[in-house]
Amino acid sequence: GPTTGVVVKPRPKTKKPAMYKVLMLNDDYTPMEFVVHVLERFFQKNRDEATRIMMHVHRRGVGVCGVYTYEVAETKVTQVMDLARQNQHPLQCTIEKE
Ligand code: NFA
Repeated sequence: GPTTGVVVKPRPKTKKPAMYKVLMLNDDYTPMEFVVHVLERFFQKNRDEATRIMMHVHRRGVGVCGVYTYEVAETKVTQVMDLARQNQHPLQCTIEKE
């Protein structure tokens, strides 16, 4: 008949954003209580979970604070490093693609 149309192939349209781990590194100087505070304030961890992550980093050298989209992960790293610097602690965070 007269009807024409563009043939489209049904395809799953949405794709998940790339996700990034925020990693925290151990050092010899940052107080344990400051690290716990950072995990509560910026990563929404309760006291027990924050303490567990802090002790993991302390013993193993590195640990995951959380997993976020790139922009959120970058913002967390900046916030942590700014607060650490303000308090003269050498605490370091970094990002790793999942
Ligand atoms: N290792 C630090 C200390 O003994 C504590 C710490 C834990 C630092 C996790 C950085 C990350 N005071």
